[in-house]
Amino acid sequence: MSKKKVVVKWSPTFSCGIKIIDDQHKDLIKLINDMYNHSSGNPKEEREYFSKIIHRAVKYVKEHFQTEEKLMIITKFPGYHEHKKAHHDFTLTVIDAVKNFEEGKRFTLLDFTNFLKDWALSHIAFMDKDYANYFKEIATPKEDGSLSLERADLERL
Ligand code: FEA
Repeated sequence: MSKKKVVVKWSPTFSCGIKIIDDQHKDLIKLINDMYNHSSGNPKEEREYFSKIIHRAVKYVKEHFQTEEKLMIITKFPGYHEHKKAHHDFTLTVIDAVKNFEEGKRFTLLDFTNFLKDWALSHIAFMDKDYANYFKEIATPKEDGSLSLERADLERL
């Protein structure tokens, strides 16, 4: 059996320190690697694979954005609107790509995977990190080093 290739590897530098967000980011990276491993260059195979996973992937990304945005709202993150716009623009690009795919227009799994990879590397590493740094400032550190959002943290905002 051929060895699985890894196009993006989770690294602690991606960590936001918020478990639910980190777990979702890890799942996204897993999905990108899975897509990469299915980019065979064979249009029929790629289409079959993509049509099986894409709706689950879109649903997953929507849920992830909702999780982040909810946290940003309750913690009154000053960069919320800019961050939400980045999510919105990304979602529009994905919807467009899926629409083209469903209309039978030219589709290359490798191009789509590279687009996701570039997005994940830049967005998680920079925009999500901005929020993570803000979160670290307002949340309460626990004994085990993790962060917890207490009522008092929110009342201070
Ligand atoms: Fe602000 Fe998180 O969103 N990572 N992604 N995609």
